[in-house]
Parts: sequence; C-alpha cells; structure tokens
Amino acid sequence: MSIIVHHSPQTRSTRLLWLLEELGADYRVNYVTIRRMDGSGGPDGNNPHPLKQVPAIEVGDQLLIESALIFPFLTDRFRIANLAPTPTHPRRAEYFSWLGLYSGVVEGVLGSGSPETWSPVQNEAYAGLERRWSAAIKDGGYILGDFSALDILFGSLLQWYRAAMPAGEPYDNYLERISQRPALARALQKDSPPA
Ligand SMILES: N[C@@H](CCC(=O)N[C@@H](CS)C(=O)NCC(=O)O)C(=O)O
Repeated sequence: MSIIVHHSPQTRSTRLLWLLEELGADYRVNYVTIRRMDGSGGPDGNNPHPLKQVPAIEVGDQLLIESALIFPFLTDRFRIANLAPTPTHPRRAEYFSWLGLYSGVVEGVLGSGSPETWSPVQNEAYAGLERRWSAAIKDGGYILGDFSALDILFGSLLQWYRAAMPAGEPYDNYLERISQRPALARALQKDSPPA
C-alpha cells in the first residue's frame, strides 16, 4: 500500500507523521506550503487537499482529509500495530466517541475563537471533554487505558497549546509520558524538508 502524506512543518500534519511512525508504515512526505496565521505562506499547487490545508493523505488512488477520519482509516489498515480497538472490540464505540469529540469539540470549539468568546454551550462542551480526559489519564494511564492513536490526536493539542487544558496534574505528567515516545522523535526528524 503506497501512502503519501501532504504535510507542512509544525502543523496538524506533524502528528500524522507521528502516527505513521508508531504504525510502522511505509510512507512518503510531500512538503507543501499553507496559509499561516502570521500571514506567511500560501496555498500550494502541489497540495491535493480541496481546501489547501494539511493533513491530507493519498492511499493508492484515494484522497482522504480531516485528522479525525484519517486516524481511524490508518489504524484499521495497520491493525497489527494495535493502536486502536478493532471493529469488534468492546471499546470500539468509545474510540469513535473520542474521535467525534475531537472533531466536534476540539476543532469546533477551540477553532472558533478564544475562550472569552465561547458561548455557554461551547464552554460546557469543552468542560465536559476536559472532565472525561482528566479522569482517563489521572493515574498514569492513557485515554483508552493503554496508549492509542487517541493520545497522539489529543496529546498533540497539549504539545502545541498547553494552555488549552488546566495547569498542573494530570496533564503535565501525561504530556511528559507521550513526549518520550521514540516514534515522535522519528517524526520530528521528518517534520521539515531535508536541507
Ligand atoms: N479539521 C482539519 C483542520 C486542518 C487545518 O486547519 N490545518 C491547518 C494547519 S494546522 C491548515 O492547513 N491551515 C491552512 C489553511 O486553512 O489555509 C483537520 O483536523 O485535519
């Protein structure tokens, strides 16, 4: 299976490199430019993403976008790596619920402005996510018990934006645990194009 990752350094596609390294996948990186928050960069003609964003992946002749869907697509393809519940596993529904929370709450709320601008409904959605996440990781665990693809998807949020979650325990320890993964170090070596 040939996989191409359309990627730009220090973005949401960096964690996809991390996932692919954890999965032991064989993949090629297509480095593209994107519009950056600071006004630099710009859409890249070599990026097949319809919105000129990253990440996007090509698997054979299929193009897939949106992190919350790329993750399960790949964990299903690479089941052997055991980074997510299989389709008949009793925690499969929990896995999908977290993926939905990522796309609906994390992207939907965090991406819609600063906390001061959130509506009461958005505040409650975010607080609910925080309660669930902190309960899962408080005793040295991970979101689904053992380390899984969800810890890459959600954990990368803390790596970019630690202030998104409350200060102190349990998030600091969790961040330290996930940051020590050798696959993350390998991914970071590929984050920027070779000089
Ligand atoms: N919901 C998408 C968001 C993708 C996204 O916003 N990517 C940013 C980089 S972190 C981007 O490409 N920005 C450039 C743009 O929107 O033009 C996902 O989670 O994959």
